[in-house]
Amino acid sequence: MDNLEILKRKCLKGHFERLTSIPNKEVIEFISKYVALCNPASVFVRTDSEEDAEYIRKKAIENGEEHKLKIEGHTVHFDGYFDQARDKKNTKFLIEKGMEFGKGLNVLERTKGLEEIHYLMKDIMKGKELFILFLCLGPVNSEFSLYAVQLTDSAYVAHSEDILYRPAYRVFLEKEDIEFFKYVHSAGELDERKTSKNYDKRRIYIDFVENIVYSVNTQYAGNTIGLKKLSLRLAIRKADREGWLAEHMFIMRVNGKEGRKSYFLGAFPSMCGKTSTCMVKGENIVGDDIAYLRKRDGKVYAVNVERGIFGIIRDVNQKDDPLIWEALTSPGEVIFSNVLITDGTPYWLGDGREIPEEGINFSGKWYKGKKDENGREIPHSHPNARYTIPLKTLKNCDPVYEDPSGVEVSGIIYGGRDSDTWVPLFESFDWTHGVITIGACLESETTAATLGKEGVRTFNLMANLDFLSIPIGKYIQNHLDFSKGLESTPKIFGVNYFLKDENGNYLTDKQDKRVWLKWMELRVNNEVEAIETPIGLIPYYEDLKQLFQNVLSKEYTEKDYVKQFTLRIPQNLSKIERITGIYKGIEDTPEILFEVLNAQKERLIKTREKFGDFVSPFDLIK
Ligand code: SPV
Ligand code: MN
Repeated sequence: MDNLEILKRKCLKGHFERLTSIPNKEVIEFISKYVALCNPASVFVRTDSEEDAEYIRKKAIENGEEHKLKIEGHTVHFDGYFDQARDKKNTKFLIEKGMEFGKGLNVLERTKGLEEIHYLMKDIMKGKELFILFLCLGPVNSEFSLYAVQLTDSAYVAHSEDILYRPAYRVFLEKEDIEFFKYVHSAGELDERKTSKNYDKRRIYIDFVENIVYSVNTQYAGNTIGLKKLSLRLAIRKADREGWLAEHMFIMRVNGKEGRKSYFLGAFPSMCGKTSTCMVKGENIVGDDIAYLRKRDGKVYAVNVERGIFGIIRDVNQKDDPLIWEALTSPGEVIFSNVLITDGTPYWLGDGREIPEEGINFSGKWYKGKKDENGREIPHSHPNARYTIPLKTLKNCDPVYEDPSGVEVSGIIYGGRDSDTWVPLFESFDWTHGVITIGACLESETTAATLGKEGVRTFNLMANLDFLSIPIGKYIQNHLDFSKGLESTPKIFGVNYFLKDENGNYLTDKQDKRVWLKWMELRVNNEVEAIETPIGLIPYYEDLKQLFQNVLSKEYTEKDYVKQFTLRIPQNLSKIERITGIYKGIEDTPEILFEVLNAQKERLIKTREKFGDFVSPFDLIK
């Protein structure tokens, strides 16, 4: 029997016709090939209808991948105990001779990789229903739109994609020559908890020749949801060819005086305050994870690739995050993952509530004091536990996220988890200085968002290193070149929410980021001056004092300011040393990167000669 015939037999009634109505024959060829290989029991083809969305929601409950919770519309999903984060080790690019990748990327010879993955996929969907989704990255029918077809045997993955991305079946019906990304996912064999059993055979392989990503024996969304981090890797390569940027960035609106709206992008490694920044009170969220940037008429425009949020739930509490708290505690569509469930209510780390004595969590039945096989206590909720919600659930969501032309970008913010080097807030001298000394120098202490040890300082340029699919030097050069032809470049800022004093106490409060955002808003609108330092421009005390008063009704003392904004020269010099060392090992690093870092080093040394190792911002006022 040929592949098409197999597909026809497996499709639910009328669903084969849903596929044959698509004019681009590549679609059905791709689908029938993987249906024949993976051998699902049945095939469901999602159109853009609400009825089909509801079918998927119901299936996730029926097959036990999600469970209903007390509040209407809320469900919980558990990933396997060892499947709680992105698996960097087993995420590989399949490469052929002549493909440029540079060092440091996790690659595998293509024929070998395809052979292995096709072997693992043989009959992997046996007994399950396969869901086929037609989706769009970015708003539909815009210059930013990229289209995608997702195959998955997980109703949870399909449900998550429905929340996170725009349906685009009708676009596939209309466009004959549609170019699209392809994703094939299988959770593989499931255990009695409906979690992937064969996690030792977890593989995520990315093939640029056919723009297909394969993901097997895993359920964690960062490994399985094609349109999230898997597509970011494909998009970075496409953007490189076409002269735009695909970034790991939020988009937000910061509100100024008299209704002034300024849009900012922000790149932070996972778990470093990215989502909480774009959701702060008083401002408006456009997107929290992935942005595409394009130039038009001398300006930079960006869209949110998604229409939902797959956010970290840890530390979300009523006081600090009132908006998301409300979304997570009111009726509406929410998938909680890897939290603790007691009496139909989800609990998580840092939620500000008393921890129940027992419940169900990512380890199965949980009770206080439960230990893993190494004798380590199992927390009641996983540190990387998440929620998945539609963006529009948030009261401060800016409806512009659906605008096909995107938002005009005024500023770009980079931040990492840095206990001892960067000041809490600063601005680069110009685009090149910002790309190099802030974006390309970004480091962060590792977190639970990826498998492996936590708390290790790691280099993570533009917070995008995990997803980079082109050589590092080329990626930096693309950022530098992006300013060409712009009327004025967006301003580039660095922030650090994790700076500590010598006793290990945090020097800033969670809410202070609201003040930093307002200062940046004033800067992009040329309304405040700044102090020039060797690393860039920092705020004047008086401006922050006033902003703290206006935004947080908080007294901001000179003492706090000095502690926070003291320039730590030895740490900044070591950072330059470390980063220069890294780039020396990267063969295609643009020469200008070393020049700019060297100039910064010299400025720091000069300043140290005059003022010593630790320099109060007041000393730097000219
Ligand atoms: C991140 O870790 O950066 C996330 C979640 O946004 S994941 O989908 O795992 O990438
Ligand atoms: Mn992310």
